[in-house]
Amino acid sequence: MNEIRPIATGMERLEALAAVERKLLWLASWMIHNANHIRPNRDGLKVGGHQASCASVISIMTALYFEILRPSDRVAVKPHAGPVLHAINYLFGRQSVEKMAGLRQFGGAQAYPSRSKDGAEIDFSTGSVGLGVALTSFASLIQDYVRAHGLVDPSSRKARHVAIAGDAELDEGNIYEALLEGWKHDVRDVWWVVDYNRQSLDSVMPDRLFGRFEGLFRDMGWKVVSLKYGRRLRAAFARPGAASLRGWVDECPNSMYSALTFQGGAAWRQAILADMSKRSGVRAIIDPLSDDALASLMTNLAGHDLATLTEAFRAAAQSDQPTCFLAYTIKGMGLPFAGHKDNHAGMMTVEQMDVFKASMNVRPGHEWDRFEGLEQRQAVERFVDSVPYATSLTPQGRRLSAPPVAVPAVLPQPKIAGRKMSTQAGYGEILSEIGRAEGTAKELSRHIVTMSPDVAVSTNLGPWINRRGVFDRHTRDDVFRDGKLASAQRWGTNPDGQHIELGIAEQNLFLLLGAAGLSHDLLGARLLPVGTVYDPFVNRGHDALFYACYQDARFLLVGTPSGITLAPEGGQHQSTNTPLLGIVQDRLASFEPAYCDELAILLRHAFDWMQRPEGSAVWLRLSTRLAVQPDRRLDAKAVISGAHWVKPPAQGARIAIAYQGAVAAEAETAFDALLEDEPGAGLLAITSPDRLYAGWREAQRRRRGGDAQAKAYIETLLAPLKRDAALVTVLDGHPAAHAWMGAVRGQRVFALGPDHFGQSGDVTDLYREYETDASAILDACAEALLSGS
Ligand SMILES: Cc1ncc(C[n+]2csc(CCOP(=O)(O)OP(=O)(O)O)c2C)c(N)n1
Ligand SMILES: [Mg+2]
Repeated sequence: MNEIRPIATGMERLEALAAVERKLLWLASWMIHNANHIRPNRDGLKVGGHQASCASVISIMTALYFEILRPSDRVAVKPHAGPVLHAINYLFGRQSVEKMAGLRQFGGAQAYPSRSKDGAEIDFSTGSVGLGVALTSFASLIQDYVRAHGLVDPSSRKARHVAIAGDAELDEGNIYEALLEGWKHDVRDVWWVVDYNRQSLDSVMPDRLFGRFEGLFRDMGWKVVSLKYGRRLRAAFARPGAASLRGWVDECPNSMYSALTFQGGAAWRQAILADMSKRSGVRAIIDPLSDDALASLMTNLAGHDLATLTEAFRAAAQSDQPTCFLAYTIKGMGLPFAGHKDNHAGMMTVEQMDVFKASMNVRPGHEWDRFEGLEQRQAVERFVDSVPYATSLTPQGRRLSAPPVAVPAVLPQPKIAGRKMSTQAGYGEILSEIGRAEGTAKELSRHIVTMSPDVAVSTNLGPWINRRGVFDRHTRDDVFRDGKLASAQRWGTNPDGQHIELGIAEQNLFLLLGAAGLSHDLLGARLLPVGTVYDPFVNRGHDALFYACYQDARFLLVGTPSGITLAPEGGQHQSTNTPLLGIVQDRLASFEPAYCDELAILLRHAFDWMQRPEGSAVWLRLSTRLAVQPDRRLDAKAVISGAHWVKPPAQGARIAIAYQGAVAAEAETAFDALLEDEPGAGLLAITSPDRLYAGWREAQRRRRGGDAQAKAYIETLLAPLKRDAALVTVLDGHPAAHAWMGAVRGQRVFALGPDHFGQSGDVTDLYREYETDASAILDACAEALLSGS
């Protein structure tokens, strides 16, 4: 349980919070105004920003950051409240005026909170709505994991994971997938505070939706705290004869409530009297009030009432039950467009800002001063300095760190050469060997955590799981095993287990990989997360994968099986676009080995690369296709760099065949035939078009920057070939993954690979149909040689 200390203030706590609230509203609004109206605009494009979304959540964020949160807590802030977060950090002395004045500018504060670009104060990036919210639940699960495994000091305070969410974020399906998974893992200490302004981007939300949310959350084991009315409204409703006023507000449709809020006191009066002019109890409340006072009373929602908010948060902090706060708010509260349905991208005009500035007592030229215009500013400063959250976690900010785990020079592995096996099976066997936790792999095996959305066994994780166990905070027996019912798999769970089993929801896999892949930064515990998924279903979770990479999470993704090689499994099981995703995805190094010796090199590289500051997450695309494993010595550096010559071409050769992954055998057969006519031809094994392409781009950049000697690996590889030589390339994936290679040295590429998918068949039929068999490769070679000089 997390205890909440009272704050020593020197001024009334609520007064101090109210002063901060006012300052945050000013700073967030000004930051956006400055970006749009004050700063020179070179291209005439709208800069944008969300003053209304910020205003809506300011009281909630004030209560949390300035009273409730502790330094070790981790928070995902709804994307369009980024300026509020920047302003909070500014008050804590951890954000600069330059960055805020540069909001949405190159090098300035980011439009949406970003871990990788805004620096060490941001716990979670947000932007694609729903994902940041769900991530908090997975981050909490990872906290449970590292604590259970003794990877952090068990006496350290347990962090609470908090999402400050927009209500429309609850429309995203991934929220409910995450809730289900969180329930299964009995996740604790998670709060989702919903800024319930009943407005999204386009419009006002359907009425009575809140009833649905309450039910959904409760069904998943959450506590739901509905924070509807502020103290003044509650006091008014409690007056004699005023129950009908409460009933009227309760029944007021969302759109009407919003419209009245926008219109102000006179409109409120007219609407109330139209329905209740004869109710003396109601009239006794509203008649004495001026229009402004009536408007203020009617918009006194709990989400803007600091006392109600802090009280509710403090009460909830007594328990570790996951809690959803539905905090009723008004979008644009305190600003001229409060409540207007079109206010999402609305902004104060210059004239409105002048009025607002005057009302905030901000003198021209002092807009960025930290406590400008506040009464008792020294007391407020003292208060801000005394806030528990203001203590930075580390001198550098909120980032923790963990030393890298040593990776043995060669991973333990079974004998592979000469056996007929697939890369997927090889992956399972190598991981299983690591799982023995012997010798140099002992430490490595301790830090690996595997996870899979219901495809652990079918992606060959089984032997590893049998060795290392399935993780759960609660020990659960394996009924089949205990009943001596034959099964190859142990599914009992315990807190020492090192595999986290998820239901079939690929977004959850990527969110969990994202959370685990940030564990060194967030928890100070190094994890080497490995997630397996059927390669085609990477598409299903792609936004969450993108999100994990965007945050620079470090993990290994194993996509297997892949491509049309799945053959009889037609339909959406055949991934053809994933090699292209691997090329374009930032902060993700993608590889596809054809043989297990390459795989062993790449797997080792992945564990090393994901821990390096300059490294990234890694994606291995594997296959279930059987192949006789060669006995050879490989140049590990070449494999990691993206390709190696199986047979180097003769100097000035007219042609080479380049293959990637499962189609190796077809390429080899075709190559043997080609050699009869073209003895100088080369055979290139491509292990990563992604790395080759990245290296080529980098060399071009360096040359343009004046480094004339810069040379890309792919340039060196292709150098022996004739200038207009032909490259016949083939992979079980979209041929565009290789097509660019022709531009490296002006050579002619004939790229093969399926550009359609979804047909059932056997490999022979499908490779013929989609032109990846040996005869298609030879046809392409013939075409290339005939059309060449
Ligand atoms: C996945 C995704 N879809 C669409 C958007 C564009 N978008 C940004 S904010 C928003 C509406 C958000 O409404 P809500 O969450 O209620 O926030 P608030 O009312 O507080 O602004 C939308 C659709 C987005 N950021 N992410
Ligand atoms: Mg909203």
